Amino acid sequence: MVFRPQSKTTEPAGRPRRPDPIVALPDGRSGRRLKREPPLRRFSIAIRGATAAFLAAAALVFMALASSFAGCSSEPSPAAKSGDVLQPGVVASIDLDGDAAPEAVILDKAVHSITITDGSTIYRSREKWSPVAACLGDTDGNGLPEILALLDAADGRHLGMFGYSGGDAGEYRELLVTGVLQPRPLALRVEVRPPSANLLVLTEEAAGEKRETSYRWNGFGFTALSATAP
Ligand SMILES: [Ca+2]
Ligand SMILES: [Ca+2]
Repeated sequence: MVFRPQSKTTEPAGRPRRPDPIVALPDGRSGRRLKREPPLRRFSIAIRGATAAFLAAAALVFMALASSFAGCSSEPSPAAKSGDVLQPGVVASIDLDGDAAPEAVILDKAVHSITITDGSTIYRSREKWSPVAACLGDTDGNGLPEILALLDAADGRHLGMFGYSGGDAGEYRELLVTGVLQPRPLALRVEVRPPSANLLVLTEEAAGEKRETSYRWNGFGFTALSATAP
């Protein structure tokens, strides 16, 4: 009879596990052969990998789309006010017709237009006017802001007013477009002076010199008040 001491390991009794075979590597070293997965399991792993890659790509596309749309629809435009300059391509939100609901105003140099959107009503300035610069203000003192713009055309540079006409035929339209301006205005702004009507200030170029001229509404157009060096 042979005495066998009791095993102190937790290895189950029975046939010992065969070690992974050792294979020779090209450089003479040896290593363990990697265990090959059965074909069906390899296929399942491949499917899961492809699904994960697809979901990751879809998530990236969704995030990109959400980011691109955020600037044009999901984010409300900041409220604009008299005296503000319209930045090309940036929507300004301001109430032009006095119904307490803001309209969307945009100066779009790419398509040469000033566009006012009031719900389903869309006004777009005529193609003959190419807006150079624009700002907001109640220069005619009727309590409603309008859009003042420098407009280039084939014959030269004009000043235009766009806004709500009021009355029974209330609509958005050109309120005024001047003839060709001399001296040529380079820029414009509105100076807010409550409680009186806002002043229109043009930066003009005359005889090679720049100057700023203030204009006040006279009921039909603008009258120059004074000219100063900018
Ligand atoms: Ca409105
Ligand atoms: Ca006005």
